[in-house]
Amino acid sequence: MSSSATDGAKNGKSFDAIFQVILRELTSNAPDPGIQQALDWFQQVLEYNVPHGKKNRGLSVVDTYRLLKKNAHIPEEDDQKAAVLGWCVEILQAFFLVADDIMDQSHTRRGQPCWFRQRNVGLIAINDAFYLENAVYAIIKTHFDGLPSYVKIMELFHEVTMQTITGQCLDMVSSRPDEPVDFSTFTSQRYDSIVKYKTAYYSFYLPVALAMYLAGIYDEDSHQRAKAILLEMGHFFQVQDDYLDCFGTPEILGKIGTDIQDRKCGWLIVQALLICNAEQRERLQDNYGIDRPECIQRVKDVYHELAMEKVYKTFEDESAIRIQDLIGKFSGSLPPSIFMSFFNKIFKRNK
Ligand code: GPP
Ligand code: MG
Ligand code: MG
Ligand code: MG
Repeated sequence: MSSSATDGAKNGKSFDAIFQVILRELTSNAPDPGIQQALDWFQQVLEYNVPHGKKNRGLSVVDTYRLLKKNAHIPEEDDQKAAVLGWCVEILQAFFLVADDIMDQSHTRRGQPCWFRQRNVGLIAINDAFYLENAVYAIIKTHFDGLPSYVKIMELFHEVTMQTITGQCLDMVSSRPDEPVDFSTFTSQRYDSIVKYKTAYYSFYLPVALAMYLAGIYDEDSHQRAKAILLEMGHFFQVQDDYLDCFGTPEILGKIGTDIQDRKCGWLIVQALLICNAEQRERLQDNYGIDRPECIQRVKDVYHELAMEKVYKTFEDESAIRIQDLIGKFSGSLPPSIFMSFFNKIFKRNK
C-alpha cells in the first residue's frame, strides 16, 4: 500500500472514531432525566442518517486542513478539530437530506428507506431535521467556544444554511404541481441559481472555508478565490446528480430518481428543451411531471432520442478542463492541491 493510501485508511478510521465521540456527547448524560427518551430517539436519528454516505464533504475538511498545513506538524488536537467540523458538515447534510426526501417524496437514500418512510417515524422526521440542524451548533459550542475561530465558524454555518434554504425554495417553487407544467420558466439562468444556492455553497465552499478558518486563513481575497472555484465545482456536482437521477444505477447510487415525476427544473430537461424539435417538446410537455411509469418512460424516450448521455459526457469533459484551468489560474496563495483533491473525489462518479 502506498503511504498516501495508508494515510487515507488511517484518516478514515480516525474520522469515524470522532463520530462516536460526537454521538456520545450529544446523546448521553441528559442534564434532566426527563428528556432521556428524546436523547435516545435522537441517537437513532444520528445513527441512521449521518454516517452511511460517501462522506466527501466531511473528509474534505480534514484533507483540506492537512494540505493547508503542508508539512508542518499538526497536533493531534487540531486534527481532531478538523474531524469535528467535518462531522458538523455531515450532520448539516443529514438535516438537508431528511427534509429534502420528504419534499421530493423520495423512497430510498444511501441504500436504505428514507428516514420519514421508516415505520414509527413519518412526520416526526420534520422535528428530527430541526434536531440535526441544531446539533451542529451544540457541537461547535462544545469544541470551539472561546477560540478565535468560533464566531466565524458559527456565522458561516448560518450563512450557508440560509443560502441552501433559499436554493431549495427556488427548486421547490420551480416545480409546483400546477397544470400544465410551464417550460418557459425552465431556463439555464434559473437552473444556475437553483444549483448554486441549493448545493454548491454547502457542499463545496463550506468544507474548504471551515478548513481555512481552522488554519488561520481569514483574508477576503483567499475566501473569494476559493468560493469562485468551489461554486464552479458545486455546479458540476449537481449536474452529475441530475444526470444520475435518470441515468444512474439505483443500486449503486443508493437512491431512486424522482426528478421527472417531481417536474424538477433539472439539468436534463433544461438541456433537452434547448435542442428538441417541436414534436419532442410536445411529448415532454404531455408527460413531464406526471407520476405514472408510462409518462416517465416517454420522457426518457425523448432523452434517448436526443442522445442526452452523449450531451452529458461532452459537458463532463469540458467542465473538467474548465475547472482545472480555473484552479490553475485562480488559486492565488492557496495550494491548488486543495481544489484538485476535492475535484478528484467527484469526477466521473457513479454514486
Ligand atoms: C440536492 O437536491 C439539494 C439538497 C439536498 C439541499 C436540500 C435543502 C434543504 C434546505 C432541505 P436533490 O433533491 O437533487 O438531492 P437528491 O438527489 O440527493 O435527493
Ligand atoms: Mg430536492
Ligand atoms: Mg431530493
Ligand atoms: Mg437529485
